[in-house]
Amino acid sequence: MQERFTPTPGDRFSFGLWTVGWPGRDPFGDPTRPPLDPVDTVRRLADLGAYGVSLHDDDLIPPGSSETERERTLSRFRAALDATGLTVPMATTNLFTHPVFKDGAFTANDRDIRRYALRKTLRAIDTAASLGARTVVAWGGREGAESGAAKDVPLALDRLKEAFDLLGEYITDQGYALRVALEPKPNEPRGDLLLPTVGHALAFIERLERPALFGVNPEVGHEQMAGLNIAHGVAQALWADKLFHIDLNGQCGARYDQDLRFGAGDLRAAFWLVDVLESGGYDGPRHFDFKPPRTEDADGVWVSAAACMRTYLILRDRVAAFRADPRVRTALSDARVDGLAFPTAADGLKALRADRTAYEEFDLDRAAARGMAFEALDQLALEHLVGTA
Ligand code: XLS
Ligand code: MN
Ligand code: MN
Repeated sequence: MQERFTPTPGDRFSFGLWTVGWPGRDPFGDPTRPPLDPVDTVRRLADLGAYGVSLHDDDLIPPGSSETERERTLSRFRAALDATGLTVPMATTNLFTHPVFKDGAFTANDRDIRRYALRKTLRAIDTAASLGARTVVAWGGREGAESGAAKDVPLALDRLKEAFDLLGEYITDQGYALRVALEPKPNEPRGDLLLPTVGHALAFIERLERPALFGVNPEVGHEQMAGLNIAHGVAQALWADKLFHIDLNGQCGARYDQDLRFGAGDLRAAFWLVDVLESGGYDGPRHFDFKPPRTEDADGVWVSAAACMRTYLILRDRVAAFRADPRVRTALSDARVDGLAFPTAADGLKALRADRTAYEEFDLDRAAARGMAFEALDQLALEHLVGTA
């Protein structure tokens, strides 16, 4: 019998090559682990029960590779995918590692660098399509600034729009079955980044020529770095039909991008995020963008990866139990949560204005005195989360 919290491909878990493959280089220290061969990563992920692997162009095809080397690498990687049944649901472009991107890519002040960034991204889109990906993630790695006068923000947004309009045109012209997911992040590696939150990205998308092609890829830690509620951000993305992808990980509050394993850091936020993902109609990959801490050796990397999936399944189980608990149903009703489903003025503006009970005769004191009973509801959630319900 399948153990309850053992992942299967049906759970749609995926990992970036750069996540388990992170050798542990940080701003203060050298790598603590040797690089991984992407082919071994594919095998290990499949063994652990994942269904997908994602990648940056450079994670698989080292920059500077010749055309022959590129083809050889791709076909070796494809063979591993075929042998394991793993898929590539998402691919992205590295526009941040090479020194040429020090002032950004699509919004670099230098036009030749912007043109190079676009060409590199077109190439990465070809790779994504050839590997069968359905989503291209665009994280603006260094689109930002450290100082006020260095970046003309309205012009940078013009250039960002120009870039995404061109990429949308390319995807459409090529007939690729791809959509683009913008990944917000408030800061790091730049002092401030453009499109810092889910909300900024959603607003930006509406200014593009092909808004239907674009959605968001929220990352747990990125929203939390901005002090925001990830479940709320994801709920709004779902509400806008824009949740194209998700980067799951852990983060302890507003500090550097920790990329902890999923569930580490703010466990309650993770509980509510799983609740939103499982009930909100999201059917995309449950993708982990985390970094096994550099304290781990090669085995610890896979312990950490397996834990991301196991924690997701545990939380999925706890959320389901919470939602199915009759005491929770009563608590929800006491908290009048379903009251929000009723339109406020379905009778129309005229009837609303004529309704004296809505204003002139409204008993303000009585309405203000009603308790909301949220505490009982929230304690039930906590007890389900910690297993005492
Ligand atoms: C970095 C981002 C990055 C993107 C992919 O903070 O999370 O890993 O997900 O480029
Ligand atoms: Mn991150
Ligand atoms: Mn990410």
